[in-house]
Amino acid sequence: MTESQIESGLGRDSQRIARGPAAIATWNFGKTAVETSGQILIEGGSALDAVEKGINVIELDASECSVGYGGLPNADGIVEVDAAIMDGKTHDAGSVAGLKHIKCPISVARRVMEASDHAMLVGDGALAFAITHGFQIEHLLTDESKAKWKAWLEKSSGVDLTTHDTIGLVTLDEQGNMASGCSTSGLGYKHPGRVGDSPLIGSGLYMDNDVGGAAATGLGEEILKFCPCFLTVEYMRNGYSPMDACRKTIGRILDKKPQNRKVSIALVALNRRAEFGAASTQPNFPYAIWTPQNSEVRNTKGGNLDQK
Ligand code: SD4
Repeated sequence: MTESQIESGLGRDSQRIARGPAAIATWNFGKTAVETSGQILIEGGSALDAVEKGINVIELDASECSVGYGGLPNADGIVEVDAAIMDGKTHDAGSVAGLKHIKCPISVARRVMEASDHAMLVGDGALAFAITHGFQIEHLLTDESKAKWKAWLEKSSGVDLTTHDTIGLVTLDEQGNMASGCSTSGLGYKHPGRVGDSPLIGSGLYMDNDVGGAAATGLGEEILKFCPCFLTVEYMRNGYSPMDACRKTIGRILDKKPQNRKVSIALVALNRRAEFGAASTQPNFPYAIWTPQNSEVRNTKGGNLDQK
């Protein structure tokens, strides 16, 4: 038994307690992601495959303007995407940031984790790595996202703080292994080279097989100052349920910077007992859960304060 299993009290009964499979994801589009993951999990697939494939579906959906293909571009009209993945079984992680021309950045992040000596690649180096590993160069801008960008240019109204929705996904498989991942095109019309929380391990996502995992969504500029996914996993390690762990993390963020009440920061979490949690600085944050019995979109209702 590892030290952290002893601390969390999970190790002693870990085989008995593990109650997978299960999946949780951010936002309404998370339902499609968790259902895709669920199909893989129910067939005995790995938590890692479930995360990658669940996220791929959202990345490839041109109608989602905040992730992958069809995501809003930066101020120069170029789509730059960020993604990360973490494997609870090995405690390995891979991420990419400021990646252009690749529709499925989560798959490149997984390749970084599994086929390179590195944990994070950015910009042109990440693109070169992706090409070497067989990923196709593609146009990520759709007619719709291009039209939005042109309208934004005409108004020249600065970064759009409302157009950002990361897909964050956490899974537990039948073997009791867990994985987490996230993928985003970041803030709409961001400064070229801007990177948020999503590709940063501990900020955009975190995973520890002994305990559970978390993923974040919202304003990366604030999220990355709090390492909230690492903190949420540590709260769970210390005995908090995923729900209470998410609420405590959001509470910590708001205690430190009350002005963050005005911005969107939200978390989802799943532990190895297949218990779910979510919390947000704003009311009505939707998230999706999947178990073999059920998949549905839930809502944090009143936001963090009203949940206490
Ligand atoms: C970012 N956190 O790049 C991401 C965007 C996001 O909900 O999650 N939006 O800042």
